[in-house]
Amino acid sequence: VTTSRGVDTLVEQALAGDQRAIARLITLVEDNGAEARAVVAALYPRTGRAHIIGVTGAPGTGKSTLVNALAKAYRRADRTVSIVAIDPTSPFTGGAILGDRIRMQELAGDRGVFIRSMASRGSLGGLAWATGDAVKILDAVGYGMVLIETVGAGQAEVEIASTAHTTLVVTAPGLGDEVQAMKAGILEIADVLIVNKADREGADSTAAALEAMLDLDSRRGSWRPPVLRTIATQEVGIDAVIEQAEKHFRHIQASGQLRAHEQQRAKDELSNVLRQGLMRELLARIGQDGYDALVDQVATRQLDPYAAAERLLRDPPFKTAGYPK
Ligand SMILES: Nc1nc2c(ncn2[C@@H]2O[C@H](COP(=O)(O)OP(=O)(O)OP(=O)(O)O)[C@@H](O)[C@H]2O)c(=O)[nH]1
Ligand SMILES: [Mg+2]
Repeated sequence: VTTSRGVDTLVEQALAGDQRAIARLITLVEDNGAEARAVVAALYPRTGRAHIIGVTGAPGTGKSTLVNALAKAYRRADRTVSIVAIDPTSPFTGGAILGDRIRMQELAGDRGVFIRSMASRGSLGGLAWATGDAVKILDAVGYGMVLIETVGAGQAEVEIASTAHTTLVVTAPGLGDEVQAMKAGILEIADVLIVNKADREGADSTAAALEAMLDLDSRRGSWRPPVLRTIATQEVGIDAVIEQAEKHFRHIQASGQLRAHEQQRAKDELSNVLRQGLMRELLARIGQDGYDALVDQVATRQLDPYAAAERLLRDPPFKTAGYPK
């Protein structure tokens, strides 16, 4: 039904709170077609108001349950909240689909809540890109809180998390190996550490292990991530999470880190867009076949990658081969 509507109309409806229009706009940025640019162009000036919170951690630690509990608490405080769940169809996240269904029921019909799942159809890099744009849409249409749930600590997940102002890293008792793995990876991106499933044995020792790691971490700046215990299923400890997330947001505002973060994001996004645009332009000129032929020459050692790139940049084949400009 919405496909025939123009982007401008959709944007107008989304700004008026029409959730179907918001969903449609996110689909447009996911598809990354010509309309995606128009969507971002229309909404970008309105971004920069939401508090964006990333929620990440190992599979099954209770991220979805926690996000659900957070959303309910934010609603009780009369704040609007949107949730983006990343890649719930991955083999590890069978539980997420159930979790999504449960919170759909609990939060359904509330116009102050918007829930969206995004799955990586292509590359995770593409997903990170689309997620960034989806978050822009949710920010622009006025959701005060944007929660992004991701699994794990791969490069793409870290990239997605870098969209967030505040990153909550969720762990659970009995995940000794996970805690070890975190040392190398996501501990670095954590602004708040959460030991969920605190109703289970071992929550205290997990929390103590995390505190010990923080003690050893010399790279830490002015913010030491608090270690909090929650029982997401019983909505226990949720207020403290909200309090610390807000405290962190105020901290990065006051310290200038928020400004630096926005500057870095702007730089990354602009260079990404430029890289894509230049590549597209080049391919349009030399054609996919021409490009593939050059790749062949590199693969067969007739050219090294630098020489091949140089040839494309300085002596584009379209000139010599007489391609139209
Ligand atoms: N005992 C206990 N179980 C919990 C708690 N929080 C979540 N769970 C359960 O843990 C399981 C996984 O919860 P999810 O919220 O789906 O976990 P998740 O981290 O989102 O999982 P993935 O998205 O698949 O990585 C579910 O059965 C939850 O009911 C808790 O505080 N205590
Ligand atoms: Mg989940």
